[in-house]
Amino acid sequence: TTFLGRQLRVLYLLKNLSEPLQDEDLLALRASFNPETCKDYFNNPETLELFIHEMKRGSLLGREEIFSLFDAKHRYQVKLLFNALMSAKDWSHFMGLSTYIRDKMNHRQFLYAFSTALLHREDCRGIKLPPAYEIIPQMFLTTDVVRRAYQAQMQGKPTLIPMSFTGSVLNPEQRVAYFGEDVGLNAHHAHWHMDFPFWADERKDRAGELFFYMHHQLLARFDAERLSNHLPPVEPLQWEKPIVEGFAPGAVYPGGQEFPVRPDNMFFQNLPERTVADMIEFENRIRDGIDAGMIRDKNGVVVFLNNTEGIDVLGSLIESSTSSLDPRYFGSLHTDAHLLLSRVTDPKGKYGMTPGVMEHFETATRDPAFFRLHKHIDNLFKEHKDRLPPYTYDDLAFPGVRITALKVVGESKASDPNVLVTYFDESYIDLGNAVQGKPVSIRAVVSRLNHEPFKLVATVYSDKNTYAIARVFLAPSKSWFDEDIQLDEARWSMIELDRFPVELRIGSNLITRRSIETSVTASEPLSYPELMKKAKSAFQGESVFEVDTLHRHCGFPHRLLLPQGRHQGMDFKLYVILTDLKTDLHSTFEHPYVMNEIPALSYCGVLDGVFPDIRPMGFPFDRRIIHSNNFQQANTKVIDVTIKNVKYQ
Ligand code: CUO
Repeated sequence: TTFLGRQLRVLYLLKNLSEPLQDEDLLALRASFNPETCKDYFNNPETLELFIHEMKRGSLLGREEIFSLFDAKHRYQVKLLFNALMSAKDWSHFMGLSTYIRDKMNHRQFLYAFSTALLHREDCRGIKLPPAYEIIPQMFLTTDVVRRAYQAQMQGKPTLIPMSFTGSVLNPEQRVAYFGEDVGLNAHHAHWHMDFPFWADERKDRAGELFFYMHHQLLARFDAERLSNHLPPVEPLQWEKPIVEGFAPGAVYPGGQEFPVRPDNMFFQNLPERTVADMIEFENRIRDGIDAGMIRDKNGVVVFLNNTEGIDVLGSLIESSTSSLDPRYFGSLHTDAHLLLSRVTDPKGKYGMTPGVMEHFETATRDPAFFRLHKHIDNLFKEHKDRLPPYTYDDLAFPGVRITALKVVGESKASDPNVLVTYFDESYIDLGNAVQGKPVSIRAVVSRLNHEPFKLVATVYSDKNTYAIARVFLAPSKSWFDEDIQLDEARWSMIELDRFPVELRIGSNLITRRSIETSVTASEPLSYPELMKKAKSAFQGESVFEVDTLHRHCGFPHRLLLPQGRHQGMDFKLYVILTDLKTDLHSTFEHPYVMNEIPALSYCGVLDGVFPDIRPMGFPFDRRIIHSNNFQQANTKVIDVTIKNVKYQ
């Protein structure tokens, strides 16, 4: 099949997952697929056999049951199917197995294994998945919207359903619900965890460090949104203290079961498989390791932490403890913490309650406790980073390179320099897959944060022809108490806005970089119907479908690039640091522009090979800053910018 044929088949495969497969080509492919006779077409026939065995003895998760990646048995099945799908030697056996199994297993479990394999298979590069929130919309919407979508379907009327955020004005947390409940943010988070599965046998380059960094950035951003809304920074959870904020997700699973509500001030509870005391013990062992600057892996081999690779080890250890470390000794702190939170209202399963939002990557950030939990974990990483020596003057220098002027300007004509504008506007979500039956256009409309495009303009003097990496960060200038934030404190709140290579010629250089080009975000995806229409018309030769083999599904939503700011303007500091590309670019790359070619590099890393930037993630703000004048070098510049929120546009 041609690329377009593949693209279309994937779209048809994922259509109405809760209903039987309908596309004729896929049905034909299914009819020709026999798992007993096609083993030679799989590099790893054992996983295929094991999976088919599970299926035949009826131990696969039921279609109506709730799939959770945090459940060891569900995960085991996912892993078998993922490994089998990955080992298919060609496209037709990959799709053959997918069609064969699609209607025989839990559809969310199928979707997870299939999408994760698709993101990792060479022959699927460039294939676009529809937005996660349109494949199974229920996992991203509120009950109210789902109910109205059913009504609209019964009446057979095209409908537009307004969706609001959960909670009421009585809950201060509701002021930032637009961020945690943003469908794009949830889709990003889900894709990130599909690109870096914690359960996979192979870890990608710097996966542990990226686990730290992506979540660290989510926290910095969440705190900036909170400050924009006059809320103090999020407080870390503690194992023995109450979980102050409750959460009522107001959401239902695709099977109609409600997500549980957590009242305010609940304490963590022991689960049959993991107690609170275990968590404290595991965490203490990790803290001891951080303190000592070393841990022992499961073979007793010492792994030193106080070096640039330490954060990667620690990230993997805390995320889920990969098998080469010692999961029996260190536990799986982060994955178990998700479970403890998710099951806090029915820890023993006495009432048969469903798992909470914390148990699914596509729903977790809706819960304010998500950010509190991750703040707790982020503080462990900070303890480690604070033990590393601060960067010296020479570490930060780039002799002969001087930023002589810097500003940001909005792209609209009337923009004032160094004033950036955010606003809320409407975004549409197609609900076709939330309902069954005859197709009618049913969409939800939700108000989402957005910003005016802007560009960064810098004048840089260089005494040689060379290349630099520009690192751009943004942090609030004033604390919640309206006091100036010192650099050593602000560093941990830095939001990475962009990271890109620049060519410098002897003399003065004008550098312009547009916000849309940023290495942090992914652009808005096409909706499912639009994508389908495009792929179809291109397939029939009526139009062109841009095949972008570098396309990534992972990427912070572009709309949320800037924090909201305030109506009257909120002060931020914007930093640009130019470092030497010659020393910073990984030696496997010769091409200076490689960083420009990997979309959403900053938080999503690379799918294969090595991460091009050898500096630690978050450099140079990842370590303590004792002498802030080390940062006042010619290759560094900081300016004051104001972010104004104009509410609606
Ligand atoms: Cu992304 Cu806890 O790791 O949700």
